[in-house]
Amino acid sequence: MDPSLWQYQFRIIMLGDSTVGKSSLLKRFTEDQFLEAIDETVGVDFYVHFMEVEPGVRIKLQFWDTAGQERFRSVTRSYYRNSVGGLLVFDLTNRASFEHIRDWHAEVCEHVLPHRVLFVLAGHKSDCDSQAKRAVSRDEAEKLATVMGIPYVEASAKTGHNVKETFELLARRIYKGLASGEVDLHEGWDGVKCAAPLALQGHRSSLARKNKKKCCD
Ligand SMILES: Nc1nc2c(ncn2[C@@H]2O[C@H](COP(=O)(O)OP(=O)(O)O)[C@@H](O)[C@H]2O)c(=O)[nH]1
Ligand SMILES: [Mg+2]
Repeated sequence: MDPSLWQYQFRIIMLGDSTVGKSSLLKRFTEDQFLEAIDETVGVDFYVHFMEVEPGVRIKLQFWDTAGQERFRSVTRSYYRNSVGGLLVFDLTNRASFEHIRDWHAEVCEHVLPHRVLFVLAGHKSDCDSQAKRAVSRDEAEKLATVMGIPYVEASAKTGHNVKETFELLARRIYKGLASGEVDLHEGWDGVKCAAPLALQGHRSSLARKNKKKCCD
């Protein structure tokens, strides 16, 4: 298949305090590389990755990697509005970064109203688990994710553990939301681009028929 061909493009924003490893996660996912001394993100960086969510359905994932520092917030805020997905990242060894997750979540939700962004919560640097450096238990993080109504995953850009799974989980969640109509396309919004809107309509109708059938079975 031609690598530049895609049926959908999803824009995803990386969220979380600075140094939690947002850029490292993207570098591992898109280039399979890990750098101990990665450059600090200034403003916003872009990454692209293609994946198949189901046979024949190719998605272009476009990531916006923001700088977490307060002084850059004014830059990143304008990007929330055109995102369909958000990866909320905290560092398992940094308690404060976990405590700020609710602020990041609330800030994005508020700025995208009346639309919504679909999230996954990632507890990052899972390679530090064995070194007794953990400052946030899995149980606690899972509870927070449940309260926010989103999935929770633990990953490490350093070892590559669960990195692919984390991004794929988010992409599949968005695809499901798109097919069910939970995520809608609207004029002037770039969160999702659809190469063939008619095909999406067809997919939604067949899904609706299937669901109706399930209810009546
Ligand atoms: N132990 C460990 N360190 C990591 C991991 N990912 C990133 N780091 C380190 O954390 C620091 C901040 O990473 P960076 O990706 O710049 O964070 P960002 O500010 O959120 O983009 C760097 O020194 C990375 O080498 C990881 O999975 N495990
Ligand atoms: Mg960065």
